[in-house]
Amino acid sequence: MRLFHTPGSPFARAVRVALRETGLIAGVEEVETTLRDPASALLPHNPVGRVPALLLPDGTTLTETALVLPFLDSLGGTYPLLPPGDAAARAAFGRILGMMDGIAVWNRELRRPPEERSPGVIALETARAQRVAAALEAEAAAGHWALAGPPDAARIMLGCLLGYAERRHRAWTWREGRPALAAWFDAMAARPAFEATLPPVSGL
Ligand SMILES: N[C@@H](CCC(=O)N[C@@H](CS)C(=O)NCC(=O)O)C(=O)O
Repeated sequence: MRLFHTPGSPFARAVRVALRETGLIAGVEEVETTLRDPASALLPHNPVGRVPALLLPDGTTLTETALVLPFLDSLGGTYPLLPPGDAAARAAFGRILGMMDGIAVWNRELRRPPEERSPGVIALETARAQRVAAALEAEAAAGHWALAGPPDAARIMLGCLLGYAERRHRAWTWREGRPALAAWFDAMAARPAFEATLPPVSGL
């Protein structure tokens, strides 16, 4: 199998972390690719042109983090990322994916020339991120995100989201007023799978 990724993508990082945590990385070649590039090696496999994209031995290319992570559970890793029938685990994962989508939209606005940015979109996505982060802080303070074993899909995605905020979306001072979430993230970021996939710092 081959996983197309970019080092800065929080979605692709979630798959890369999951492969390491579950021990499946031994059977996967990670291929760094370019995005928004007509010559990208990714495009023949995935015309959508987004990462993560997991190329299977039969030529099938799986995309979308919400589909790729559950698929990994069929490959015989050391533990399930999304235990069968666990609605709470799926609800938590979906919420973090939704939050990540919003932050990606916010980040895209900030990468436009200032005169092309939409203050309305930025305000909407800032409010969304703050709202979910407030809920996460309360939950982290109550111990709901504590690790009882290796991290499931939601915890991996949240670690990647906060890692993205930390290094590629620093316009958001997410740690302010959120000591429980910050402590949770610091512990998660120290795991070898996270250390091995640290995204580069961007200018934002
Ligand atoms: N919904 C997708 C989002 C993936 C995504 O947006 N990936 C970004 C990198 S973070 C990408 O490949 N962007 C390239 C583009 O927009 O052309 C998922 O969950 O996997």
